[in-house]
Amino acid sequence: METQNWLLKQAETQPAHIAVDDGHEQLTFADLQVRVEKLVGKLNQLNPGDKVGLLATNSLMSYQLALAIISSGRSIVWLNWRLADEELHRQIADSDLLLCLVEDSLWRATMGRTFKKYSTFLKQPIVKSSSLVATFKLDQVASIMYTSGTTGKPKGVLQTFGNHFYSAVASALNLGLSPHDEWLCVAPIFHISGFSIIMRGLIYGMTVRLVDKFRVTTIEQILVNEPVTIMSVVPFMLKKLVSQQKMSHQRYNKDFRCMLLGGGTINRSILEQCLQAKIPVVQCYGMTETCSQIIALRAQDALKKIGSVGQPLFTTQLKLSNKGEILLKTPALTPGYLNLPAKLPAKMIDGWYKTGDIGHVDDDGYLYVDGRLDEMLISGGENIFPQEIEQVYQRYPGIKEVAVVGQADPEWGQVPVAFLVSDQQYSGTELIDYGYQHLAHYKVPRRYFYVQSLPKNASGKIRRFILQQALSK
Ligand code: S0N
Ligand code: MG
Ligand code: MG
Repeated sequence: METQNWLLKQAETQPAHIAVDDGHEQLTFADLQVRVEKLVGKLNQLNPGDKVGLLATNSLMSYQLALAIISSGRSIVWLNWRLADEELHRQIADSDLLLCLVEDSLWRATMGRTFKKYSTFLKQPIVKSSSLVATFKLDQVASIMYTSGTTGKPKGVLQTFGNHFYSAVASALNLGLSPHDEWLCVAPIFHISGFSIIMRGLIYGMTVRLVDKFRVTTIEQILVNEPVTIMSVVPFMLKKLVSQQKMSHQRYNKDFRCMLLGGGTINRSILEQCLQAKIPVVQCYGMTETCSQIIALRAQDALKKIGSVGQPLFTTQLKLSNKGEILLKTPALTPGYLNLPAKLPAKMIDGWYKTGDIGHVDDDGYLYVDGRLDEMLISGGENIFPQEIEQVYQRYPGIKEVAVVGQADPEWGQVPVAFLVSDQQYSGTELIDYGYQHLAHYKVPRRYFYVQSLPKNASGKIRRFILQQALSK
């Protein structure tokens, strides 16, 4: 099954509608088609194979390049710019990239030494435009995003055009759609929270307001002064916005109708503060594997079901396993992980996808997420798997054993902390500095506790909840 290329469709049916606005420049769908045709010309000339890496902030050029990659018939491999060099290189090697486009501001001295095909954005004169692919096949991979897991080895989640399409349609059936909608995208476009906004923009013919950095005062000014109607946020962002509003007493523009809140659990008191401040929050639940939200509150239920992530969207089915694990069926579910055919089947049971989250459903069918079955923690919307951090610290001289757990943190939600078995006491910032060389900064443990031994069960598995209990004492 195929659909017309979404950009071409919008350029044909509403050429003068603003597709994207970065606060400096606005591009209509017609402008965008012309720009993207030039970039596709350049890409085709570079002949990069069937996937192209993108290391990019939420800039207008990143947005256009993303569209150029998919409109040239290729898949985007989204790379998180917070990752350390070796983490990036592992993902680049895993996805067999021939070309990785890097935004100037993200260029690193080490690039070029380890991987020959990094290129800055395509600013050189563009000789020849190329026409865009006329259609998108629903089972074709549009994007790939890496997530980690309990093995500590990140794997590429495949997201097809069909996944994006079903996801966008289900969201619209829940939130409704107005021709005046404008969706603020400050969630990173290398995460599905951000990229799904771009895809919804193309499918709905909606303006995307791109913002490249979360500065709370700037975001508040945009919400007050510009015709933004929806914004996607993680708890960290919402907390900052409510505190800011308490100081400024500024009301958002009259058409602002939804803070779509996902990417982690939130304190009920924050939701109550939003209620008082008349900030309309719609909680949702989704993941990279489901191409964003698959469960969400309806705006009209947001008040009476505070704390719930809502009900399954139109195309999603939900049930709980007897352990309370959240199981899903949805056409937005990934067809699998790049080059790992056995991985997705291992996460399925009788056709249901096992999320690894535990939850409960109330009498009215509303889902509440209660925790994780595995050790994953979430810091500021970033998923962190302790195993990945432990593998790095196990290599450090003198460390015999290490266990990482999440500690509650008022700002980030949770932060990683480490328990070490070692004969040595490390001084100053030695361990943090070491972490910074090998891991994205948000993964580096904030605190280090020395212990005689780690608590383990009979089969040698670390009993993390005992460490967690020690933290809360
Ligand atoms: C929260 C953000 C914006 C914080 O970044 P900020 O303020 O820009 O930080 P910096 O100025 O760059 O750095 C300052 C120091 O803070 C450290 N740091 C940065 N981020 C984190 C972090 N997350 N945890 C801990 N520390 C952090 C920096 O390292 C720096 O320190 P030093 O100097 O020591 O390096 C930023 O983290 C952010 O953008 N987070 C959001 C990520 C996100 O979007 N996650 C969602 C992922 N989930 C999904 O995509 C599925 C759910 C979903 O689709 C969804 C989610 C939300 C809403 C809607 C949906 C949907 O379904 O549509
Ligand atoms: Mg505008
Ligand atoms: Mg920064």
